[in-house]
Amino acid sequence: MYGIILIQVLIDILLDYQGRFFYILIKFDLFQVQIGFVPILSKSNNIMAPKIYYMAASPPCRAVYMTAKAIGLEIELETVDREQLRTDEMLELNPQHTAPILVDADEDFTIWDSHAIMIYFVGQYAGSDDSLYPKDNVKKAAVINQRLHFDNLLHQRLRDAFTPIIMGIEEDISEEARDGFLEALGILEIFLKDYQWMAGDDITIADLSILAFLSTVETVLPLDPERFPKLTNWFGRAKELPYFEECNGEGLDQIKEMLKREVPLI
Ligand SMILES: N[C@@H](CCC(=O)N[C@@H](CS)C(=O)NCC(=O)O)C(=O)O
Repeated sequence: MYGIILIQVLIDILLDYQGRFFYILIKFDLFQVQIGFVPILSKSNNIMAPKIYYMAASPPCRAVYMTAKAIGLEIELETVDREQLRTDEMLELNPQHTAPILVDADEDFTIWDSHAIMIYFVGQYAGSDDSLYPKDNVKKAAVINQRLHFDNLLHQRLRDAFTPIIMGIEEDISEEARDGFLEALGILEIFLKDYQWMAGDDITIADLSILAFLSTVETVLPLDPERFPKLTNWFGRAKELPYFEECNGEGLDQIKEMLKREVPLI
């Protein structure tokens, strides 16, 4: 008699787990209790990957892309060009009209500047492994911040050196731009004097920023290993990162196409 009596109770409980919704399905049978988690498809389909407005040739954009890959964060890349960055819609997001720009719709958060975005990605999405930017270690974070600010100077020197050539105004880099550029590379060499990586013995977002920059420079300007031995060694190791090619290959091809030749710096 009892064999044909089946007591089945289904209890559905809505559970908000880290912003993702699940049903807990508890099923009572006569002899067993089953518990399962069932994602609610309509809700999980609404979870939006953070979007990056992106230009492949841009080193800051590639640095952000590498950071996402390094922490296993899925992002959406939306390619934009300089004109699009100046439309009213885009100026609302970033009045400075630069890429990358992050729109994290699920978090209702928008920010621009690669360095700010990388710090946000690690803080918000890296989980317990925040070695790329250890936010609770003030001194380590300060060293990384210093390198990230220095990265802005690197880009300025890169622009000073190459923009006149790209625009066809100059045939070669001016002496002043050349000296400024070499001085900046010399400071990178000093960062590596006592460390394996740019801000210590662990890889951090400072490495990813500088890697995006240096790989751009390298397309037209091979590093002199005698003048910059530690930087050359660092670059060789950094290029081995498993996501390096995926994040940089397309952009570096575009840069090569833009410059079409090597520019002798030294
Ligand atoms: N410090 C900024 C620099 C961004 C930047 O200058 N991006 C360039 C491309 S590499 C850009 O969008 N330029 C367009 C413009 O200035 O109008 C960052 O790290 O995001």
